[in-house]
This record gives sequence, structure tokens and C-alpha cells, in this order.
Amino acid sequence: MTTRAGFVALIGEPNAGKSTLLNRMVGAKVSIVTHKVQTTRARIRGVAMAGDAQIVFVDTPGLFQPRRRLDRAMIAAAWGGAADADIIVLLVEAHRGITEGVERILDGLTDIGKGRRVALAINKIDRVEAPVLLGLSEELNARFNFERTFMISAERGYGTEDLRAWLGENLPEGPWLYPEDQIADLPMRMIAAEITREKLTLRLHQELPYQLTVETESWQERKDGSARIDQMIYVARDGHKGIILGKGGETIKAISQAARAELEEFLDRKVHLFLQVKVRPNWLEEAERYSEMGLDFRDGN
Ligand SMILES: Nc1nc2c(ncn2[C@@H]2O[C@H](COP(=O)(O)OP(=O)(O)OP(=O)(O)O)[C@@H](O)[C@H]2O)c(=O)[nH]1
Ligand SMILES: [Mg+2]
Repeated sequence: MTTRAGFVALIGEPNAGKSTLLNRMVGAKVSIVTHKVQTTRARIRGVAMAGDAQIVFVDTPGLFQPRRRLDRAMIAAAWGGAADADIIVLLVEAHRGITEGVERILDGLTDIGKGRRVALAINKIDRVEAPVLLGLSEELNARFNFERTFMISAERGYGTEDLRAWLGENLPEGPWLYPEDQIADLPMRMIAAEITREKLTLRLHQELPYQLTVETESWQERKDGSARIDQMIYVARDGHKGIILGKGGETIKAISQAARAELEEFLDRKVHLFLQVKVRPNWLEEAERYSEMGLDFRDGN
């Protein structure tokens, strides 16, 4: 049997649907998803199969114009993911078309895409009519030499099996990179922190989700088969702490319940989740916070 294996980087603007696509391909929620931009902060690998091919999908942070150190580290992680991949898939939102952000990514691709296979996936086709799609596809292909174009809905699963099959066929021959039953290579404590960050992002408004980070501080296996997980939410300001706690601790309680429910489903056992909020005005400039997120602090320079 000839096996194939390799890395496929998913890149695109924030909110393009990269994490949704990764989760669909893997068949499990490995990467968090929200309706807000800049949800994914680091590279997240998910392992999927296509016949005899093992596809290691690399979800990346959305590409946007960075302002802060964290933003710059995220962008570096995204382009780094593309540069290390065998195949790059650019996701573009069907209903938004060629935005300034997409133009910038196309510019970046002329360099990083060199000598690499690059495919286009027009996502969220459930939101537009067919003629719009054809026009957009033509326009994008006139601007970059994509090897293939796919019209997909990551959320509904339209077109995603064609994409999977093509990726599988076009990866290099070689042994699989992960054991057959492995779907992710993120440490569990990081997945657990991400789940809590997802619930915070869904619940909190405006800038607050971008001003916090979550870390799993301890993980204890209990004799009864359950797990006790302690997490710290770092915020930059006192006021933020108050908002996260909410009146009488209401907000953090709801967040904790939602995160615990998802953790229990993921781990398939009982979880005791303890969340604390710490005000740390300078956390966005602390190297340790970045390594906990899976980012390189120096990339933010
Ligand atoms: N209608 C529609 N919505 C989609 C589709 N794919 C993803 N979405 C939604 O788009 C939003 C963003 O999805 P994500 O997967 O988090 O996007 P992302 O590209 O990972 O975003 P960042 O991590 O911020 O870069 C979520 O609300 C998804 O449910 C799709 O095919 N159709
Ligand atoms: Mg994402």
C-alpha cells in the first residue's frame, strides 16, 4: 500500500471559517470557533484521513493588520504555518469577496506560495447565489495562479469532500505522521484553556475578548475517574475583572458551566472546573503568556 502524508495550512482573513473547516475535516472540535474575528491565536493541528492519505491540517490565526505585540505574533504564526506546509488552502468568504485584507494576503502569497501548491476555497457558499461565485472565482484566479478552486460551505459540508479527496491525492508519498487514532497534537491543558476562552469570547462584548488569555494551571486526575481543572483568566484591567465576574459572580458562573459541559463531552467524563481571574496589567508583554498560547514572544517584536 502506498501511503501519503503531509501538512495542509488553512489561511485567510479572520472569520473566514478556517477553524470550522478544520473541525469538519477532523470530525471533532479541535479548534475553537466563534462569530467574532481573531478567535484562533496559534497554529492548531488536526489530523484527518482521505483514503490512504493522512492530512495534517494546520489551522492558523486570521491574517489582518497587526497593532499589538500579540497581533504580530499571531500573524507570524499564520504565515509560518503556510511556509511549512506542503499545500496551502486560502479561504475567502463568498459574500465578502475580495476585500483589502484578501488583497494583502494575495500579495503575501506571491512570496510564500512560490514552489508550493496553493488552492483556493471560496467558503460560506450557502450565503450567496451561484452567479456571484463564478465571478468571484474568476477574479481571484486572475490575481493568483491557484492550482484548484473549491466552492465550499465548511459549516454545512458542501464541497468539503471534494477538497479532502484532492488534498489527499496531492500530498507527497510517505508514511503517516501521526498514529491512526490521533486527531490533534495540542496538549489537553491547552485545549481545555481554549474551550474556556471560546466561552468567554462568546459571552463578552467589544474589546474584552482580545484583552484576556486563559491558562490551565493544574490538572488533577481523581480516583473516581473525574478531573479537577484549575484555570487562570488573565486580564489587563480591574474593570475587566469585574465584568467577567458579573453581578454576584453570575457571568463567570455561566461561562464556567458552559466550558465544563463542553470539557465533559470532549473528555467523556466528569470535570470539576475552577476559574479564577487575575488582573495583570502587563500580560500582553510577558513572554510566558505567549509560550502558554503556543506563540513565539519574539515574533511580536
Ligand atoms: N454561513 C456560514 N457560516 C460559516 C461557514 N463556515 C464558518 N462559518 C461561521 O463563520 C464564523 C467564523 O468561523 P471560524 O471557523 O471561527 O473562522 P476562522 O477563520 O477560524 O476565524 P479566526 O480564528 O478569527 O481567524 C463562525 O460563526 C462560523 O460558524 C459557512 O460555510 N457558512
Ligand atoms: Mg479560527
